[in-house]
Amino acid sequence: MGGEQSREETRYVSDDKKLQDAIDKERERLKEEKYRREKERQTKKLEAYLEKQIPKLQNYEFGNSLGKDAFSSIPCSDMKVIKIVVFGPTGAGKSCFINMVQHVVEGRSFEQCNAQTQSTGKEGTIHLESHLNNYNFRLLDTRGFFEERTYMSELDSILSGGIKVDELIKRDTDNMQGRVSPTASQVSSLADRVHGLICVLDYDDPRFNMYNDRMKEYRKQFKKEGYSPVSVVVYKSHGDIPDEEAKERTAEAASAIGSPIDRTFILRNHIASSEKEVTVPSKVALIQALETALIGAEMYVKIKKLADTKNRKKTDMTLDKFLKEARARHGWKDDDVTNIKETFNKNDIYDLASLKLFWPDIKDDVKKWGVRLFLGKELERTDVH
Ligand SMILES: Nc1nc2c(ncn2[C@@H]2O[C@H](COP(=O)(O)OP(=O)(O)OP(=O)(O)O)[C@@H](O)[C@H]2O)c(=O)[nH]1
Ligand SMILES: [Mg+2]
Repeated sequence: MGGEQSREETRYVSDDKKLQDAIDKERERLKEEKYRREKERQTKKLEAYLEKQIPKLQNYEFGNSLGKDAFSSIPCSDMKVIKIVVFGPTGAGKSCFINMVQHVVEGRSFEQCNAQTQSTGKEGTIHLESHLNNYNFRLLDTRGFFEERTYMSELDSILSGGIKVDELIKRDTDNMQGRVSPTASQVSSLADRVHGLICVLDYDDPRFNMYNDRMKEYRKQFKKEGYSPVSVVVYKSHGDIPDEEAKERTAEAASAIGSPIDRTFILRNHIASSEKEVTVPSKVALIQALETALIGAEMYVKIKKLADTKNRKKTDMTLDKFLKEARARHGWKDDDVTNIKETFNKNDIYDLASLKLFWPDIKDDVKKWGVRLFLGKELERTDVH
């Protein structure tokens, strides 16, 4: 009798276990199904984004990124083509990035893409190359640097239009024939200057964490000039990279270049990777990097135009006056004002338009949160765009 009961119990227990296993399995299946559907939904959303944004880039006209209103009171008939320089350490993937843009935006096959890369023992970029020449924005490919500290004056010459497209970017250290690249003093008109910057860094670069220190002068210079650089981190490895690691790398790139995290993008170098087909997330990162660089480039033009004496009357509210009025309204103390002024100096902010533009990047330097909050609100009230 006792034996029969225990057999019965065992049967129940084993039935229970089977049932539980089946439930667990079903739960797992539903979870996977939900994940798959969510991923599909995300991909569809990204594809829809690309379908909309790629033609927008192809049809880009100056002013489109900030909206025509942004330039309504600023004469801009001289501005037809936006120039964006792609710079960064040698071998980082600048030329591959440009070729991927050609592939995605111009629809070229990789064989038809013509930024000179380091592939099969070739030297890489040595001339200033202009790409995307059928559009109203161009990407300028530059010669990579080894020692970033000594590279600033060369980059300056490129930014100011001193080095022209197709010219050799000649260095003192070269054994090549040709003149050394001119210096920044040979400045061109605003239309001929460079308006935007994209810095490409290699995900696996062992020097990655050194750039924050080494590129300090660049950051300062960019800010002073009114540039809003974009960073692109490229990796060659196959498969997904861990989220945490990617976050860390993008944060490092952002602080090295002085571009906030929302101006920093990460994507695979599909030309150098075994995964040749450019994935939807890579395309999205690439397009977003371009769009963000164009916004930054238009902001640069706007700052330069506003700073132009002819337009000075539009910025009649000087930084000092703005601060004085805000102080009177909020009763800030001497220390607070000193801290604000130090923040402006440290970040090379000399006029209200630049302050408004760079406020999200610099606001954390204002120590007191209350002062920070109201300074932000005061800025929102100003009509300098
Ligand atoms: N497999 C493969 N790898 C490539 C190819 N082209 C470039 N690479 C690799 O991709 C990496 C980036 O190359 P580039 O885009 O030329 O680098 P870069 O930053 O333009 O280099 P510089 O112009 O010399 O400063 C390097 O490690 C190259 O060896 C290619 O066609 N096939
Ligand atoms: Mg190159």
